[in-house]
Amino acid sequence: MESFLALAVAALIAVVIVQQVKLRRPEEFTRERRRAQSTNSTTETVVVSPAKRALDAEVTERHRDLPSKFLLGAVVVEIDHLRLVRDAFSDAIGHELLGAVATLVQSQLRDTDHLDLLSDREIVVVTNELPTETDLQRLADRIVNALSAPIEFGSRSQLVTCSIGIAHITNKDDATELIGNAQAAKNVASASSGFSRELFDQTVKAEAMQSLELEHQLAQAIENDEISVHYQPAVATESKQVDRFECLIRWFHEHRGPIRPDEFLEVASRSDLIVKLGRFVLGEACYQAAAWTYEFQKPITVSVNVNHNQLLGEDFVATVSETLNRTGLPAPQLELEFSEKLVLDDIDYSQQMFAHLANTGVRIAIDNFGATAASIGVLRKLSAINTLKLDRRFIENVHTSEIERNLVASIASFASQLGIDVVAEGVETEQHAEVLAEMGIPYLQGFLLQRPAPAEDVVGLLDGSIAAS
Ligand code: G
Ligand code: MN
Repeated sequence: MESFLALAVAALIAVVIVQQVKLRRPEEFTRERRRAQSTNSTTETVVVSPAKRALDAEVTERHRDLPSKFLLGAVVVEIDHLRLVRDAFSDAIGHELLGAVATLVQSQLRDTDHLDLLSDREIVVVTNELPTETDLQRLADRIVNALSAPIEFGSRSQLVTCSIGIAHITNKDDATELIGNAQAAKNVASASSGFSRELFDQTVKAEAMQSLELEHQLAQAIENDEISVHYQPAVATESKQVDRFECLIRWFHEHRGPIRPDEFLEVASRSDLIVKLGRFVLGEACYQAAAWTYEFQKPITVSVNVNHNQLLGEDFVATVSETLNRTGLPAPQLELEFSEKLVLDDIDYSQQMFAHLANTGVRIAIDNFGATAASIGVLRKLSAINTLKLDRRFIENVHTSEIERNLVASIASFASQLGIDVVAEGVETEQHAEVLAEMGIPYLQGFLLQRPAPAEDVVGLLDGSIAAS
């Protein structure tokens, strides 16, 4: 009874505080996102909701009343992977978690501070009671501390990490920049994992400008056919035959030449561009594999890398099914690669996603396997995996280091017992290839065999074998 009372009181407090911070329903954000997308914009910021206007008014008022030499500060707290929680459980549970985090953040504030929601995964604090930058940093410290223990909400308990952006202005600065600056700093922080924080400064400003420019150019690049797909074979070690390719996105910029995929994918991930790019690669890959299968009368498999932001931005499983239908590629000839890091970040979510995908009949690969120490544990939990792609850092020293060799050999034997294919990535030298062949690794992929290249440059491999080419 006592604990029931305690719970009831806690719930009541939560409700009161949540109401106090005007927690909006998740549908509202979804609607805003959709509206933003339907205006063909590449960012989500074109829609100014009533709540955003209220926040702007709050900032303007505080800025107007700000004594000189004092700072008006903003701290943006983004809960990492909150959309994964929403997708894996429900919007309502995601929203409850956001409410619980808001409550904990609120507990670190003074009465005069203002807390609001910025989006369906971001909380913002506006404060003018903290006169120095150090005070703002201390506030960020307290927020991190408050959020470091598992967050209790309803009957659940969830560990979270957050990315925090801090910005401040004086009464001489432009008030309209405060929140945007804190968000830009948060974007820089969210590039590192775990709790991370960043203060808005000139470097962050320059970075934000650059990535905005790149985002703009990327949107045009899709229209201008500057984006293409390159193919790199995973070669059967014994027979040297080729019947599977990894598909890799490439951007050849009109003036800058090739742009590194990790650079532009990071930028694309901030908007629905990532979904557009993902669909483009998936579509190209499936068309190509279907065409080659028909031309060479043998099943050709393509593997496509999946970025975690792609999963968040759309109904990914539906896109996969739709693409297979449209292109006529049999599902088992499409393999989707998920990086080990993505899987480890949220294993329960990955389990569910893989189960849905496995139902469509596609294959699932773990990319960059071995990049972290926790790899083997992952395999125990995930039954839907068809392929492991050994990270190139693993392969690098395989010919000189006995430890690496033993590790690779034991992973390979473990995988083969589970009926999982193994592809060694980053095979760059004859020595690598020899050692891996001796160990019985079934597939080799890397610069030694074939660099990623346009379809017309690799099609010749399908006629014979790598050895003959
Ligand atoms: O993370 P993932 O394995 O999907 O990365 C693929 C990237 O690795 C591509 O950009 C591709 O160009 C690159 N790549 C392919 N083969 C090799 C190789 O043998 N060595 C190195 N260093 N990179 C490679
Ligand atoms: Mn890959």
